[in-house]
Formats: sequence, C-alpha cells, structure tokens
Amino acid sequence: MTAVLTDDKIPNNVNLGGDKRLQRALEAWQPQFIDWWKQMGPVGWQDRDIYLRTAVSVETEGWAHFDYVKMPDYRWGIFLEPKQAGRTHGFGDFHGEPVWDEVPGEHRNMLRRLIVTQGDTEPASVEQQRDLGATAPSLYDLRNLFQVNVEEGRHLWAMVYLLHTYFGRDGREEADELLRRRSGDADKPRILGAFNEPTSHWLSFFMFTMFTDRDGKYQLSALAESGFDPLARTCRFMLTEEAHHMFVGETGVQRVVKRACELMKQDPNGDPRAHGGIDLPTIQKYLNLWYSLSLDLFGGEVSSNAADAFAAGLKGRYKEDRYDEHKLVGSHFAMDVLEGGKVVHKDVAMRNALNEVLRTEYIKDCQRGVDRWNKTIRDEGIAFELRLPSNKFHRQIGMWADCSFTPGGELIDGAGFTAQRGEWLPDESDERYIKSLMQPVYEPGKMASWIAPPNKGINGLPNEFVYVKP
Ligand code: BYC
Repeated sequence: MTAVLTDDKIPNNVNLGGDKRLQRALEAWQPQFIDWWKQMGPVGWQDRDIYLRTAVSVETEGWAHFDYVKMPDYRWGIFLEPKQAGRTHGFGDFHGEPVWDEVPGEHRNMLRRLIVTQGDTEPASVEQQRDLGATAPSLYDLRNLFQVNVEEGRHLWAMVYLLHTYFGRDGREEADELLRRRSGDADKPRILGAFNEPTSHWLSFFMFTMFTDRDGKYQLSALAESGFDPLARTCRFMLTEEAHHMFVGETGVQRVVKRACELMKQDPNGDPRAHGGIDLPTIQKYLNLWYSLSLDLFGGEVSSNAADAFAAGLKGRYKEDRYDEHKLVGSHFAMDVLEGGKVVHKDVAMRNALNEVLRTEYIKDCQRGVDRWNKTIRDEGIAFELRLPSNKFHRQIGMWADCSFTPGGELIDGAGFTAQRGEWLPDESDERYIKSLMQPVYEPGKMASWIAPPNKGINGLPNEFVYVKP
C-alpha cells in the first residue's frame, strides 16, 4: 500500500498492477465508464480546460492537485486509506474481533446490496446535473459543478473497485448495471428516490448538494465504520472529497439568501423578484422539498435491514467511537412512531432504530447549516427565518409516508395537504420563475442577478480567475 498514486492507466494506491486479472477487468470497465460519461455526463464543456482538483495521494496534507484539465482526461482513480494494523470490529456481534479483509460468506448479499446502493447514487447525481452547465450563474459556480461531477465519477470507481475485487462475477455484473440504470428513467430508474428527481436548475442543485450530499456524508461515515475493512478504507477517503460538495451547497444557498436580502432592501415593496432575485419564501419551499427527499434516503424509521447490517458489523453509527456501548443488545431509542393512526413517543429496540439514529444526527447537522443562513438574513437586517420542516413532512419512505403532515409536524388529512401544498412546496409557477432566471453568466468575476459573489475563490484564487477557459 502506497500513499501516492501510481501512474498506471488507472491511477491507484492498491497495487493494481500486482493483480493482473483485476487490472484487466477494470481496464475493460474503464471504456464503458468513459462512454457513459460522454453520453450521460455534463452536456457540453467536455473539450474545455477546467480548473479542477485531482486527488493525487491519500496523505491528509497535500492530497489534491489543482490544475486545468479537460473532463474526459480527469484521472479517475482508486484510493483506499492505508490499512490500520490490528484494526478490530468497532460494533455489532463481532465487536472486538479482527476486521475482515475478505467478504464474509454469510453476509455477502447484504454487503453487496449496500455497496451497490451507495455506488448507484454517484452516477445518478451526475445524470441529474448534466444540463446545468448551460445556465451557470458564474464561472466559479460552473467549475464547482464540474468538480462535484468528476468526484462523483471517482466515487463510482471506488464502489466498482470493491465489486470487481471482492464479488467475482456477480460483482462485475452489478458494476455493469451501475452504468445501465438512468436517473428518472421509468424502466430502469436509479435505486433511491431522491436520485430520480429532476435537478433542473441551480437552486435545486445547491439544495441537493446541501441536503442530499449531506446524506452521503452520514451514510459514508456509517460505512466507514464497517468491519469489512476495504469498504471502511474506501469510504474514509471518499469523505475527504465530499466536504467540498456540501460547501458548494451550503454557501450556494447562503449566497442566494444574501442576494434576496440585498434586493429586498432595494425594492420599495421589499420584493426581490422585482430585481431578478429569488424571494425567501420560495427558497423555503425548495428547502422543504430537498430536505424531505433527503430524509427519505435514511430508509424506514424501524428497520430490520439496519439491525441486520449493524449486527453483522457492516454498517455502524456516525462516529461510532463517540459511544460507550457498541453491541446495542437490550438498549432502546426514544422516538416518534405511528400507532393506530396517532403519533406516539416510545422506546424502540436500538438496533431496529438505527436508521432513525443516523437521521437524527443528520438533522442536527442540517440545522447548523440553516442557522448559518439565518445569521446571514439577520446580518442583512431582514426579519425572516428559514426553518427545517418536521421530519414527518412530505415523506415517501418509512412510517410517515402513508399520512400527511404540515411542515410544523401536525397530522392532517390528505385533502388538507393537497389544499396547502403550493404554500409548502414549489409548484409549476415557482419552477417557471426560477428557470426564467437561469441565464448563463460566463464573464470572469461576474455573477447572475439572483446570487451574491462568493467570499473567496477556489484554492486561494480571486473570484475573477478564469476557472473555465473559453
Ligand atoms: N428510496 O429497511 P428499509 C450519496 C428501500 S447518498 C427507494 O426501510 P434500509 C450521494 C430499501 O432499499 C448516500 N427505496 O431501509 C449523495 C429496501 O428495499 P428492499 C447513499 C428505498 O434498507 C449525493 C426497502 O426500502 N448511500 O452518497 O435500512 C450525490 C426497505 O428498507 C429508500 C447509501 O444509501 C429510498 N429513499 O435503508 C452523490 C448507503 N429507502 O431491499 C452521492 C447504502 C429505503 O427491501 N444504503 N428503500 O428491496 C443503505 O444503507 C440502505 O440501503 C438505505 C436504506 C439507508 C438506503
């Protein structure tokens, strides 16, 4: 294991050259990936020089290199964090036993399902965002979009490496399927709900990278605890790249919010729409939409799948080492459940509640981001507060999916929800308005009317740097 990538056809730090069969299999998959990228990746821009970050090592310091690169030439590679000698299972039934370097036979299917589900989200998000390059609000944002896209492509490589290396023929078939499913396709959709939703403009892109990529942070953190060591080591390195994606989302929305406030102050009626901005109530609707879609990604509130994955040592909790108890036999989690058509607060066996435990950590993290947006609004002197809706609002997965709730968490009937839906979630007129604002701005340093400039550029460069060459 080396920290620095080799210069092979497929950059890697896993000594791919030492396993000729695997190398050949991945070299056969590579052109399929490039075909998929050309067919389903960003529309246009493929022959442009883009100022991108490429991972060149897994050292904490200096792991990334910034330079101009054309997207199809991006060095998609395979990185695993170095192996920790003597690492043991951190949770579940095998707690304290040495971690596995091979797939445990009795948990093979469950492990493959987790890896495939994780892998499926990566190309899905690239597909969802493929048209956004036509309407970027600045070159800075255009470059950030492509950075996110190429790294999601690399995260797909990470999961495909695991499938090819550890799952034989069915792993290779699953890797091929990852390139065959298509986001939003009626016949061959992506696996998880949110990854089939259209991300048709930049407000949705920023909400997606704020809320959906943050699900990625929590899911990857839970998999980074895995007792299947290659998965843990892969996910740890993916988390290094993921932080920038959430930065793009959180600061993207923050800049839209700031611009809304500035324009409100300029307008006699306090209406940012009069000056080509996005009003705060509309921003709240998109927040409600993407947050609720992302909550679904944690699965059912009470889940035997989650219990099984924990027991088997495959998927842990967020930062498992913060906890004292790692077997969770006989412990409970107090949470809301639906009983006889009513919401009741009660204890649920901890292992079965683990999706909700992870979702609860995620919600706290989202709240910290929303607090920062509200500080921007306060600093601008505007009286308005953005809010996370209830975790029961607009759910399509789990126990709240069959009922209707207000954003405040009040149980209402379906007709009541339908009547007020347009106040809570974007409707066609909101979509039309937001899309009407999406005019590209490609002059260095310039911004679209609806978004404030970033506080600073990428890699210490100024905002007016030419992030994408003409
Ligand atoms: N949509 O026991 P249940 C990221 C299915 S994002 C559709 O309630 P479980 C990224 C479930 O598959 C992170 N179906 O839940 C972000 C199961 O189906 P089967 C991605 C859903 O299994 C941005 C059934 O419902 N990583 O990295 O405990 C850009 C009952 O399931 C959904 C992972 O998700 C849904 N939302 O938990 C790029 C980690 N939710 O098997 C990338 C790996 C549930 O009965 N995946 N179902 O047919 C997992 O850990 C689990 O599969 C889940 C579901 C947390 C997703």
